Amino acid sequence: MKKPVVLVTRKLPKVTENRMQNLFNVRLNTSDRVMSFEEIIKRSEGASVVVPTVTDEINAGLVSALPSTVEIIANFGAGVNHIDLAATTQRNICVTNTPDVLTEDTADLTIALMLAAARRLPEGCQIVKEKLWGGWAPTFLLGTSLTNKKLGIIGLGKIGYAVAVRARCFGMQIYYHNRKPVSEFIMAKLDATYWPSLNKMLAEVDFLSINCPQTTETHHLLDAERLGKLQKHAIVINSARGGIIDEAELAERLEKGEIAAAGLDVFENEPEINEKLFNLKNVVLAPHLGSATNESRVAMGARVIENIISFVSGQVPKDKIY
Ligand code: 8YV
Repeated sequence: MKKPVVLVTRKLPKVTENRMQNLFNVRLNTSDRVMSFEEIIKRSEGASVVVPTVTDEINAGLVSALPSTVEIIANFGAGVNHIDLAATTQRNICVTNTPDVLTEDTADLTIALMLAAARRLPEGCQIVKEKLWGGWAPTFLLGTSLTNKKLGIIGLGKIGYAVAVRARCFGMQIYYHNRKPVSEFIMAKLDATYWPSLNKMLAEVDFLSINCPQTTETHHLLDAERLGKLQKHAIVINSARGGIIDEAELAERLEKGEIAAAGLDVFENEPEINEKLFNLKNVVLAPHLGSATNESRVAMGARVIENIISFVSGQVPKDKIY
């Protein structure tokens, strides 16, 4: 097999890069700087594979400007909202992603945000680190229990399910909204309640976890009107994609105390974050860490390699999206 020319847009785990160097004629990004539109086009000259990440905006303009040699975009990551799939389909470019391998770690991070927001962990840490803690007190920094609370999950897919399994261990009751209900088996396993109406579910939950992909249909799914349906004590967690929530509206409601707290790992215009959120004590902010473990990132790299090998050997890659 002739080694395919592969452009990788960001620095990947060392083991992934080493394997790629053995298997492919690979162009790595040792500086890890985000490449410009022009750089991606220039550096993919003669390449048949491009390996982007969530930080690359693979829009219609870029897809149409890619050299004709490019046959597959093997994304390092599960979400593909940064890739214009209509444009890749039109150009007959195959797109793959890396599902499954980051499910458990992303669910862990979701629960970490839930606990941190509910138990006011960052606020407490800050007080201790600033040497402002005066000792235990009966009414100091009281948070909210997870036990017996209603968790609404938007998107009970792989990650949503893994979040639900963990949440059950915390004694939470599972509500979910999907386009269609999940199987009876999963419903029974989670003792979950399906809400065909998102609006109705929002009015009932104590915690809300966003776990659906960002698509044209889910962009600003939580707009002003829907955020307004949440109860005052509700805690919102987002480890999916920032654009699913109207960030400015969320910030305003958190500031006014119309929503109790939020735990956010993703933002509408990363790495930009709505200024208001920085000053709010009831918000836990994380820098897109969902899959940020050595294990997940190495497994994601392996999945990218597997998809490329299948494609270049004429098979349909396991994770082909389009
Ligand atoms: C990835 C993610 O790290 O896989 C995803 O969709 O959101 C992250 O966990 C990121 O996408 C890397 O491209």
